[in-house]
Amino acid sequence: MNLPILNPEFRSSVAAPAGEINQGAGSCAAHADNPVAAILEKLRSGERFLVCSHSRPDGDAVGSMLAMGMLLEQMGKRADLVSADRIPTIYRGLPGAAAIRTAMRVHGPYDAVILLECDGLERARLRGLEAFFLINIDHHVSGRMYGSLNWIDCSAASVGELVHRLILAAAATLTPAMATCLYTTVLTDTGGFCYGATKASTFELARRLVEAGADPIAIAQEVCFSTATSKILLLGAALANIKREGRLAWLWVTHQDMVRTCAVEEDCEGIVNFALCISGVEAAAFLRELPDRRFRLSLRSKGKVNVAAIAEQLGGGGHETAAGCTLEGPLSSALEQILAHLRDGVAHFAPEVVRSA
Ligand SMILES: [Mn+2]
Repeated sequence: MNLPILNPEFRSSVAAPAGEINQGAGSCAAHADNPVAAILEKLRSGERFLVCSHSRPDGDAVGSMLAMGMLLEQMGKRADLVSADRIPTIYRGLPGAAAIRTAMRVHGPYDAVILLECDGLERARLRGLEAFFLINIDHHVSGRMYGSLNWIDCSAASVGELVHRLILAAAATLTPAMATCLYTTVLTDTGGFCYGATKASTFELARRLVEAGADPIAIAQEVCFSTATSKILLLGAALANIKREGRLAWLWVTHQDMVRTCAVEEDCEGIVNFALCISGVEAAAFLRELPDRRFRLSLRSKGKVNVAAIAEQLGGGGHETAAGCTLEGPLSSALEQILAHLRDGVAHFAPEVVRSA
């Protein structure tokens, strides 16, 4: 299984306590301690909803939007699904994916906007959202209570897991199409059940979804074995630049590499994991030069180094094991900055015992 292409990344700078479930202004007092009931009540009372997620959507963003749209449809509601960026190729075969529209601004008489996986309103990169009643459903440690209703549960393996809970609470039918979308959220956000919030209940959820009609083999084929040629060529360029130093490894691509390999942004997803997967490495970085000469940085950790804390110090954010930020170029200065933080992060580790060949 080509696990290294799977990995969620998120950028933010404001951290919230883990596992926080709460409601902000405009919440229904009758459900102050029960965000699921409050959200369902809002959905039942309305007619027309907008469902969106963060820009540069990943498997969790796409799968949870689609399943949410299907739930609303089952409830007899009208749901518009909108994304600021195009849906990555590997997720375009998901049931209903063709219905997701790409837009920069949203209009319309919506009874509420459902934001999935956005730790701030700005993450959606859609103009016009502020005007609406906002339902914020998230599982990031950096999640914030910016919505009219907020349901942030950091113990969930994916936001899709939270949508599954909503489906159960609504007593809706978990269709094979919903199960396929939700299984994709769990598979991708846990990196194929390798990290993130993977625990016993994650497998229980996966079992239920497979029972409901998700085909784990077909989904894995679609997500893990449908890599674009441009991505493999870009990976070659990145691997030609890989560096190893003790517990750290890093690699990069230049803007010229992106142009030469005809790579698009989504081709960069997961390249950092080829540095992280090296034996003995605890934290890894991937740098991509942007057309404006700045560098987009992806950080990953096997769990002992909190890369979200490092990314936050550099103006970014994310999960403890998957985070990112943007640094000024040139490459030498971007590398100097990030390596200073990463070296601090691994300074307390015992020197690696090098196995002789
Ligand atoms: Mn997620």
